[in-house]
Amino acid sequence: MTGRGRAIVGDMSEQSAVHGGPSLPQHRQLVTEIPGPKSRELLERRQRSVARGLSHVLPVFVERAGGGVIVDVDGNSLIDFSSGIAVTTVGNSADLVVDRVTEQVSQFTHTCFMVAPYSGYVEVCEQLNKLTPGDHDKRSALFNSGAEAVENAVKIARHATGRDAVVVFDHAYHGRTNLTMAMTAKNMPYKEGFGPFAGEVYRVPMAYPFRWPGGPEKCAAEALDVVTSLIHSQVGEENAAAVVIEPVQGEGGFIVPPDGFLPGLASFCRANGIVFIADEIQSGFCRTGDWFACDHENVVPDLVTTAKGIAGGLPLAGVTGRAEMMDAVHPGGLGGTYGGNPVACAAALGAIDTMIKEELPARARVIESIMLPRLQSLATRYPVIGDVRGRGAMLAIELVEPGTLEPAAAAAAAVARFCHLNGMITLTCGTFGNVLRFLPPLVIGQPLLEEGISLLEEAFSTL
Ligand code: PLZ
Repeated sequence: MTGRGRAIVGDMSEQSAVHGGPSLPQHRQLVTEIPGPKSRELLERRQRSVARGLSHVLPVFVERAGGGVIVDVDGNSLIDFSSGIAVTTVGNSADLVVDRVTEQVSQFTHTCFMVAPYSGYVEVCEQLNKLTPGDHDKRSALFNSGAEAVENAVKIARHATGRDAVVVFDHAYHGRTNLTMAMTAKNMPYKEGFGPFAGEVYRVPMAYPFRWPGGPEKCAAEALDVVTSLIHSQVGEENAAAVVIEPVQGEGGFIVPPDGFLPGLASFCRANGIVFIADEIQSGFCRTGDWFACDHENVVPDLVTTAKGIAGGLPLAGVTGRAEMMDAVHPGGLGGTYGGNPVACAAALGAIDTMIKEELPARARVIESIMLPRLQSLATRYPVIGDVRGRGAMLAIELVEPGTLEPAAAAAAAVARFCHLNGMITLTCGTFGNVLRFLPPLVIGQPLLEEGISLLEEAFSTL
């Protein structure tokens, strides 16, 4: 029996009306203004009960979702170009996720892996060890959120090296906990008023081709030179425990480092005994058209952090790395009450199974082949588009005052707002808030994908 079958209310004909998941009608349909009356009512309750510090991209309250759509409480069906920030890679309520979760939740919901273990945790670690870059001996540990995974990767690197310093990049995003706030670059909204921050975090420039002063061709070599000489002069190689980098930066603006930069950085780390940590929390699990963004140039990190796409929407994160580094930590040195919760592990096994069976890395490349040419052609018509970039289904356009590098954040907000009001969820990002990013679920159908791009084109015509 499937989870979906078990939950049917009324007769079969109502099934698609009451359930989310892939059987939801895949169309954009607005039946009220956005947000509709029921969402507005909930929003009022939300304002009286939920802290102001939590904001929303689009204040429609969700009733169900699946494939490439999100249906709100007013019955509007919106195209999803966000995947809940790169999480529902396999789609919302994907069949194999629902099946595994339903089965697990009826067996047991929690024992704490540190109290009494269970096989799902081990199976997720086996999958992570197999799928992450490199065929060396690996170990994994599971946590609840991306930030927690990054914190633990740093703990492990410090323990394994006996060093303190952590090197991070301009435009980096690693989370909202105290250490990861220190590692995150952007002040507003992430850090403003929340200090003091953890120490021994050093920031170096990112290889950002579009904004590199010497131009994109020189970016890889020059950035590598600046980064390694700053580590030498301001940190000291022998003090550096880890270099932490998102192989494609997410929140900071979907910045893709030029070929050669990541391999060069990895070999510098190797030569100096510095742990090379790839934060694949946003770029991992098929998103960029490979299992992990590091695969693109065959870069093999010492430690990899994962979260988001790993479990089809349930909270789960991992650190995977070289066995000798991971096992440098004494028994009891890592853990947490909920890390690797059995229901989240079941979801991950269903999500990973889906990625394998539906060949989602290839699907991400198909999305790129459909979207990228249309974004590039849009850029030739609208000079406000300064750069089109990304890989797979992690694509973005950066908006600038035409002919300059001056960020055009208001234009990005206006385009996003047009999309929202017309039934499509898109996100912005970037240190300057001027990047529109596109993160559709990899299972989105081609007609809906094309319709989403058409809506985006229409948005530009209204600027
Ligand atoms: N590392 C690369 O992208 C999360 C943040 C949303 P958590 N990015 C979305 C927000 O505004 O809070 C992220 C990431 C990278 C780490 C994280 C942190 O992951 O699961 O949100 O803690």
